[in-house]
Amino acid sequence: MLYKRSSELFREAQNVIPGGVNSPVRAFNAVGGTPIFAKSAKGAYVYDEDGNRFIDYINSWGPMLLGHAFPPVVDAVIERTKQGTSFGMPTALETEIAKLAVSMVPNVDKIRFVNSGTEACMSAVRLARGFTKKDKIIKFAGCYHGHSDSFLIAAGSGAVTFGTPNSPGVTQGTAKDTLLATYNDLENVKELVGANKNQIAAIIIEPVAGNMGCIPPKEGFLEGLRTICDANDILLIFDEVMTGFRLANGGVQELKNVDADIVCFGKVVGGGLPVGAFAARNEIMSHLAPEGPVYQAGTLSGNPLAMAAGLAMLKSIKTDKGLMNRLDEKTKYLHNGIADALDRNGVVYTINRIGSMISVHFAKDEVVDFESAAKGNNETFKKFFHGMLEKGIYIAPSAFETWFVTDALTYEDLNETIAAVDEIAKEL
Ligand code: KE4
Repeated sequence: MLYKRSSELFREAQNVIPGGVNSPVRAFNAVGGTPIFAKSAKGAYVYDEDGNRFIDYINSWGPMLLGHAFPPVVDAVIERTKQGTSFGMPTALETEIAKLAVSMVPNVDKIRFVNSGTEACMSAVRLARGFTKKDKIIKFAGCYHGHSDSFLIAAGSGAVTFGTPNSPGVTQGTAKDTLLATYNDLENVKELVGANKNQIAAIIIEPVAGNMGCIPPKEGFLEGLRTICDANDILLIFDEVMTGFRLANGGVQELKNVDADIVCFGKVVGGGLPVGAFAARNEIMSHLAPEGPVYQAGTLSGNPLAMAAGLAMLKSIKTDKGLMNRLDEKTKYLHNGIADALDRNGVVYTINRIGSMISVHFAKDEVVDFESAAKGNNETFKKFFHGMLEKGIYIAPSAFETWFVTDALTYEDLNETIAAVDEIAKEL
């Protein structure tokens, strides 16, 4: 693969954008080499500035559940643009997508749209603190809820691969109110709650973790959190920025039949445009301005183009009754194919998968939390990543991320991916 043009663009970008990127994980620092500059994308494929085609398993880090340039989304955005791009006034379109989203997600009466997953999670925590009148939160090592100060404590995703899980600039005053728990470890959560009686406003969790690789909850873990929250007047916040509308129409609440108090969304809900959202029952959402005293705002929140894209996505997801099953089947096929290829070549690995989320870890023990995820062989991962890239397969440039399967992938694409793994495995 040639990356001449990407290399030139990267050099130029670094003169005017920190690190040459507008989000650190894109910089390839975790795997080395030059980041690929995208030129266009369609369906399951992304095309770079050098004319290379890649089968895409990043899909803008989750939004492209139905493939790039999904026609209903493209058409909706083009039509909406002709009517003006932003008003700073309420529109009927926002009510339409809000009603559709609320009809798809369990246990919520109202939803507030914002511009990113970070904003959604940040606002959800503020709302929980305002509602409970308590200050502390519990998050889990390796979970990533965006780059708001309260979350950059042992954060996953780019924060861990940049060695800044506790970012400079986050004050001790902020950090003291974020308690850190171990994913899939209920006893640890119970200890933290016991040691901070009547001080904890919320437990925020990725109900299926996707920012330390893909880590599903152990049997009973989410149910146990629900019980702890009910017994201690703590709100349970499901950060479904990654899982929402991807693992089921109703997300993990539906998939695992566990009720959250506040649910955060991003990615899929915007169809690739900047949209985040958070939702809850009336009792909680009535505390949010202008209905209640908890302030939250945004110039471009509910932007008509973003709402048009999101509405087209949610309509397509809701009406396609076979979608989630097709995604499950394709991801299972990919899992089995990759496992066979790695087994044939004697590679030590473990694969985590749930729905259309999958991650390959070069570790011998199962990956159930950040500590076990961190035991993966990163040198092997780097070779694997670049080998796949050379063969036209674009996976996440970090072992602490998840692959996202989209409905646009054909079984030919999956077979091409598996064949690439088989070739590369010989060199690992
Ligand atoms: P954004 O602010 O990046 O839209 O969303 C933050 C966020 C919140 N919660 C979860 C579960 C998330 O996965 C994310 C963002 N995910 C990363 C990928 N692991 C975004 C990629 C990036 O940082 O560029």
